[in-house]
Amino acid sequence: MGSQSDWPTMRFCADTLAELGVSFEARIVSAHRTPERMFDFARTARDAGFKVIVAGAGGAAHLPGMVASMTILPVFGVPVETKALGGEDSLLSIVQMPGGIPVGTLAIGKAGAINAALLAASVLALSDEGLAARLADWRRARTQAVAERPVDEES
Ligand code: RP5
Repeated sequence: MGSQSDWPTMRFCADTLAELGVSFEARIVSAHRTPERMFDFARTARDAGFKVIVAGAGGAAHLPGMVASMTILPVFGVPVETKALGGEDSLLSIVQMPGGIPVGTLAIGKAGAINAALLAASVLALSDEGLAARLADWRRARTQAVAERPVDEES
């Protein structure tokens, strides 16, 4: 993620990966404040054994696209909600990549962070039957948790 301030959003991604038993590292890598850290990370990620990168950033959210420009690993971008523009700025900064440099762009905020984890797990599950089973169980549990009828909220 681009900043400590992204962590309240990106921890939903981390928590979902943990629930699925997917090992991960959560790092702060800013395209603007720590560009050399970003270059080093993106250029070495594949050799270091990473399989998928989830990049969350807000505002002028250049991190996912810049990382994608330096690696052939799948990169999923999570637009973080911003105070000034509600995260539409983040979304538009991430989604409109030029042809040839793909970033799989998720929804703004919490839903995007969770779905980035699920997509990353889906990619990894292509070559990991144990993870595929855990992912199927996770999805089944969410389906079973949906009530048939609504209940009144407690006041
Ligand atoms: C982006 O700028 C980060 O991804 C963050 O969403 C946004 C604001 O960062 P802070 O000023 O809160 O550190 O690079």
